[in-house]
Parts: sequence; C-alpha cells; structure tokens
Amino acid sequence: MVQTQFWNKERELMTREELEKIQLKELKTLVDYCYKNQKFYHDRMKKSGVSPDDIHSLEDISKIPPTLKTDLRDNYPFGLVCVPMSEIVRIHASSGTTGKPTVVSYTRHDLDAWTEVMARTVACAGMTSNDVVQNAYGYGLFTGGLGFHYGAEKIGATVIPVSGGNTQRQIMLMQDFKSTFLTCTPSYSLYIVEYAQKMDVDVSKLHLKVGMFGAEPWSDNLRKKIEDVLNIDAIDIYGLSELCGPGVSVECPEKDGLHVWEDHFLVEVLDPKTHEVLSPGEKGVLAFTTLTKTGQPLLRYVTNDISTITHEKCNCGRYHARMKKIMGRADDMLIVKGINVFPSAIEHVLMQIPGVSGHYQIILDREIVDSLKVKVELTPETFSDKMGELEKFKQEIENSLYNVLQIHSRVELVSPETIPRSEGKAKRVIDIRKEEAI
Ligand code: DLL
Repeated sequence: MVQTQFWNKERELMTREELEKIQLKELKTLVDYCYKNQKFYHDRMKKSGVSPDDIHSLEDISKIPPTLKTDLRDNYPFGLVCVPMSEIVRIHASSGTTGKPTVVSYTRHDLDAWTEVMARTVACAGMTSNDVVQNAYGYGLFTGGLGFHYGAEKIGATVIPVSGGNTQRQIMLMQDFKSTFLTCTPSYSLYIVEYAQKMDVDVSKLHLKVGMFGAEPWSDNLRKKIEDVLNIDAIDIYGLSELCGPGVSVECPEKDGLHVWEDHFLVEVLDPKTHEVLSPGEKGVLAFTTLTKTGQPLLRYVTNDISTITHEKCNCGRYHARMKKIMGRADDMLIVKGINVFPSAIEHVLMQIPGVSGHYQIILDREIVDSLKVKVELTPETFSDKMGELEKFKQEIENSLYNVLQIHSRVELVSPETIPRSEGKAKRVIDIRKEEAI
C-alpha cells in the first residue's frame, strides 16, 4: 500500500477543536464579506431576517438560506462575483446537460487556495516529488486538468499535461516516461486498459503505483476491478467546479472515506427535500461553504451529491471530516415501481459478476416506469465462451440485480466494445424520453 504524505502538516493534523476555531473565524469573515459585497446574498439574508452579527457559532450557519444551482444559473455568468472583474484572473465552467454552463470566476487568491488544497490532495494519495504524473483529465474549461496540474507541480512532481484522449499515445508515454500516477476519470482508466490490451501491452507491468480517479460516481467493486488489472492503489477524489474543481476531498490510502479540507470548505449534510441539517452519520445531500474564496464565494451550496460524514479520527492521523464515497446524485435517482434506485447500486451489482466488462448503460424509455433496462457489455472471453449460454447468463444477471434492488430489470447483453467509451465523464444513464444522456 502506498504511504500517505503531508503537504501542510500544521493544517492537516489539527485537532477538531483547532479546526473548528479556524472555521468559525473564517465563517464570520465570509458572511460579512458576502453581505457587504454581493447584492444577491445581501438581499437573501435581509429577506430571511439574518445579518452577519447573528453568526456566533458554527451551528448558526443554518440561519443562512442555502444556495442552489439554480441561483448560479439565474445569475449567469458573473452575477455572483464579489470583486471587480479586473480582479478575476481565470474562469472555468462545467457543462450542464441543458442550456448554459455553470460558470466559476477565480481571483489570484482563489487560485492559490485551490493549488494549496490540490497539493494536499495529491500528497494525501501518496504523491511525492519523485513521481511522474500522467494527467489525463481534460485541460480546458473543465477543472480536472488544470486543478491536478498546479497541485502536482506545487509539490514538485513531474507533470505530463497530456489531457484526455489520444489513447494510443497515452499508453506510449506511460511506458516511455515511466508514469507512476495516472489521473483521469475511472471510466477513462478502463478504456486505457482495454486499448493497451489490444496493443499487447501488459498493463500490470507499467510503472503505475496510484490512480487518482473522480469526477463521476464509481463503486467499490469497480475500484477492485481497476486495482487488480492495473496493479495499483485506486484513490477516490471529489470536487465540483462551483467550489474550485477537484480538491474538495480525497481518500488517503486507508480508503475509508474522503477527507474534506475543512479549513477551506465547511461541509454540512442536509435533508434532500427540506434542507434541514442532518447529524453526522445520516445520509443526505452535501452542502459546502467556501470559507476562503474571494471571487465567487458560496454560502451553503447544495451539491445534490448524496453521502454521509464522520468526524472520527482516521488511521492516517487526520481529523478532517470524512465523507463516504458518493452514493449518487439526488437528481439522478430513478424511481422504478415506486422504489428508489441509484445507478451506483446497479454498478455495484454488475461489477461483481465475472465476465461483465466495466461498461454498461441504463436505458430510460417510456416503458421503464415499470421496469429497468440495463445494457451490459461482456468481456471478449465471456462473449465467446458463453455463446451457447447467453440466455442463462442474462437471467443470472437479472436475478443478481433483483436480489439487491428488489425490482425486475430487463438485461440486454451486448458484445464487447459496443457501448461508447468515454475520455471524460461516462454517460451511464441514457434517457430516451428526453433524447439526451444525463
Ligand atoms: O468533476 C471536478 C473534478 C475533477 C473532481 C477531477 C474530481 C476529479 P464538475 O464537472 O463540476 O467538477 O462536476 C462535479 O461531479 O457534483 C459530482 O456529482 C460528480 N463527482 C465529482 N467527483 C466525484 C466522485 C468535477 N469522486 C460533479 N465521486 C459533482 C462521485 C463525483 N461523483
């Protein structure tokens, strides 16, 4: 197992008491800053009868109304910026499935803070200045490429800014430059493996030690698959453009929850419907307050990502709150025959069935009010071995899905390499009703 590293020991090893003291100081400053510099927050707080003077404890944050993604859309593109545009030095955006992107504006101070949390993030996963980082997250408006780039450079690692795509060249560079870290989406890592196998490259013999995978949900069973085939530690990293990009939280090699850098991001778990604050251990949507941002800070931003948090100390020595692997998004949840089903639960089942490849799709069409349709791609070996028994295998998968989800699904087995591969975020759910992928 790779060893965790510390970039900022003083901050990363703080006790909860020390952390919370810093959080309260930053929170008071931030609320006052937003109230004075941003009409949106000023008007919202006034309307709810709350002022910066009402923040005496961390719990008092619940007096402030949550901020939603629709607030960002309604104020597109720069309506939530708190500084003159001359102080904005970078803009990123995440593409929504419909309409305009979500835009985030950064001051120099914000970029420095992002680099700091990303330096901690890569070190937490075990990266040192001796590592060679194959950064296959997309460079551009997407935050993955540049986020990893600056964090890894900061700690002195050697960065290969290869970006996503051109998979054949990725594999050549990985061999020639002896890359030790691979950073990309989990689905792209599977595609790289598949491509390498076609090139007759033994991927377990590459120099890779660690993969830092995120930007999309992935199950622990998919983690096992990736770790086994690449012979690496696969570490989960979480973030979203609205907060900075990657660098909000990350696993250490214990792989027992993702450490939230709480001196920069105050995390709450809220009831998905009422937005009431839930207790540690309770499942709900994550909301974050960007304690140190100046360009476009967010108060209680509701992410819709579902998880739980714990404040218990981790074996790695850190006290920073840990969030469980994301279980899905509140707005991705499917309701089939009145039962809630998360795509991640389907992945969890599929990834433990030998012979099923890492690629699948959940199809939503008119009929699926009553049943779920899942396209499952087989590995080349299973496809040829089981030709005669495909009907039986299909039923086995349907039964496994039923045992976990308690609803019937219709499984369609498809031949290897028929489900589209992704160089970034995979499109697992295809909604034919809206004729778009979500
Ligand atoms: O995906 C930032 C990022 C880049 C994170 C590289 C990790 C690595 P957005 O494009 O704004 O930003 O998408 C954010 O992606 O709200 C989650 O729903 C999802 N997501 C991100 N990381 C994870 C993860 C980047 N580790 C949205 N597990 C978030 C599950 C994730 N979902």
